[in-house]
Amino acid sequence: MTKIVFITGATAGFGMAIARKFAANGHSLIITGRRKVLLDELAKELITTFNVEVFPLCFDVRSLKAVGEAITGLTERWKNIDILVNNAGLAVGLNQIHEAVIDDWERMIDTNVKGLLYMTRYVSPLMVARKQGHIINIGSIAGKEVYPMGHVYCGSKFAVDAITKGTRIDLVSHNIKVTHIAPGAANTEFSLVRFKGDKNRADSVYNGFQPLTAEDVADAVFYVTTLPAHVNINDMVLMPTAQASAVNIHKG
Ligand code: NDP
Ligand code: 8X3
Repeated sequence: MTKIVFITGATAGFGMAIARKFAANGHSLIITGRRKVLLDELAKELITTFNVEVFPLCFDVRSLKAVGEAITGLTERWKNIDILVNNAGLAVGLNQIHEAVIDDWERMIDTNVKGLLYMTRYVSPLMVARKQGHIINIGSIAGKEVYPMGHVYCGSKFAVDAITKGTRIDLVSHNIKVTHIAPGAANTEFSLVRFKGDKNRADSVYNGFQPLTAEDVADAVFYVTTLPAHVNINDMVLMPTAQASAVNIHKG
């Protein structure tokens, strides 16, 4: 059965791979991100390659107004969202707390925590009304373990873990599945964003071991949506084989 899948942050990394995975399996997609050119390119690629319906929506998840307009502006058919993947997020900066940049904190908390909440607040009533749906929140190993200089990024991902649990409790009586997926190190645009465009520093994070790919994470997201109606994966920690904990990576 064709599902409507809403993916935030589909212009790069996990979100783009998740969009390709669901499109390859024939599903209809709402894809979002702030970079309109990339969003439109992806929509065109998915429609051409997989002959699926794709609705690109360019907005910033940090804006409650933009989120509200994006969701309430959907046609009645597109409002039948079966799966919401709250993926948009980022780390910015890696400093000790007494030297951190306040604006980096604002960006992480506003995107990773408040943006995810805004999306959930607007989409979950549509699922409640239909008595079905699946919300998948992309957390991180950084939401399970705190590492040096990770204070606010880790805090934002611990919040995602807690919010996911709370969402599941509140929506359990409405037949809505809620899943937390917490990946370890994956080579996407993530470190480039964290290090503010310093490619050498970003690449060095992944030297000497095989990190996860965006496709590995997309496979996990897709898998949790394929289980029988009575089965839900609550929480999945997905790591590179070479990574044993947030800070323990075996580099050969
Ligand atoms: P990327 O930087 O490759 O992709 C991030 C995506 O989020 C982009 O599509 C970006 O789109 C979007 N995004 C960022 N800010 C906003 C915003 N304010 N509004 C709308 N969209 C936004 O990173 P990843 O794919 O690696 O990360 C995806 C998620 O996975 C994040 O939540 C991240 O924290 C998490 N994660 C990443 C890991 C990793 O090692 N890579 C490991 C564990 C978790 P645009 O810039 O066009 O807005
Ligand atoms: C991204 C993984 O631990 O490198 O969430 O910050 S980590």
